[in-house]
Amino acid sequence: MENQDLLNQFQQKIDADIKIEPKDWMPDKYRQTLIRQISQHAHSEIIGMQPEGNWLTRAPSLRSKKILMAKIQDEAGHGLYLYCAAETLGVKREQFLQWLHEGKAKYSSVFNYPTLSWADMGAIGWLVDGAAIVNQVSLQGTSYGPYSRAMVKICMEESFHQRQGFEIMAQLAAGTAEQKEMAQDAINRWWWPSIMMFGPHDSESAHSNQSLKWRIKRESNDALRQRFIDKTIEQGHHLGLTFPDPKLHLNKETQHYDYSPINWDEFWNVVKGNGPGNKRRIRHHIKAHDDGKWVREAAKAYAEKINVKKKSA
Ligand code: FAQ
Repeated sequence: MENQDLLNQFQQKIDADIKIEPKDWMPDKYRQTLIRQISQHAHSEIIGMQPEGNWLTRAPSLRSKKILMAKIQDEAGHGLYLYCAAETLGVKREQFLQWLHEGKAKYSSVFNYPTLSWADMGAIGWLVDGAAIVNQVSLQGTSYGPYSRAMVKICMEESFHQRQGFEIMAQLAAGTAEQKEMAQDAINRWWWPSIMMFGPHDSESAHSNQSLKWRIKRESNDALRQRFIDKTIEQGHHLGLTFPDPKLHLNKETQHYDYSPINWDEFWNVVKGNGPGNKRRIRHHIKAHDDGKWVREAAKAYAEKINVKKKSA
């Protein structure tokens, strides 16, 4: 079949909301876009464990420690599903990790900020997971089958994470003046990085037009950002806390919250590797990966031994 016919057929399938599966024909650019987005998404889940891991040994109670540990473990699971989904596109896990270590692959900008207090565990769960959910609920409808199915399971777990974060914020907001101040400080530091997670404005987004046409993305960066802002402001009011944006107000005409211009210089600086934590995050990942080499080798040797036994049985 001619390439143009294949392309037309492919687009017809997308328009009819039929999922594309690993063995189906797909344009090379569709494959490359998915390899980039899904692997970056996986890296975000894995690197995203680091800021929270910082507080595991200092959680204020056994209950909060157990919950935080379970949440971080969930993020590891999400990373693994996503690597598996990305591998169905023909790239091996080792290659994804190499691109991450060499700085060729990105991960979400938000994980390059430091976690300075226990309240940051609340702000990450409430705001960062909250933003991730808005994006991922939309991605459940993505056109690539393995990515879409991974999103369904991940979203169920993320909604617990968001509530875990909100619970920490609610406890601190209802606590002593010092605890309330800690919660406020965490919002002040995490609000803008959470807003930036949605990526550049639609007019500046290099990939959006093609990704929307191929239904890799179902909604634009700005549409998702606005949905997150609208729902989160209401929750913040409920906590009795404020947001670090003097221009934030409900626009009576649009019924959406207007907000101040985003500091894109800060965003691109972080994305290019110069944020407060980029180098530390990658250094730590490389060390953990190297330290785990013997575990991977032992697991592989064990699997090979089992296979030999099965064959000779
Ligand atoms: N950080 O043309 P667009 C989580 C890059 S999961 C860094 O708009 P696209 C769970 C973008 O890659 C959070 N880079 O790109 C958790 C591109 O550069 P490239 C992760 C960013 O792909 C919670 C360039 O800018 N979620 O948090 C960012 O169409 C708590 C131009 O941008 C996902 O990854 C950014 N924020 O749209 C875990 C969701 N934004 O690659 C632990 C899946 C943009 O050409 C604890 N991904 N860039 O060199 C997506 O939905 C999309 O990829 C977007 C970007 C919306 C992120």
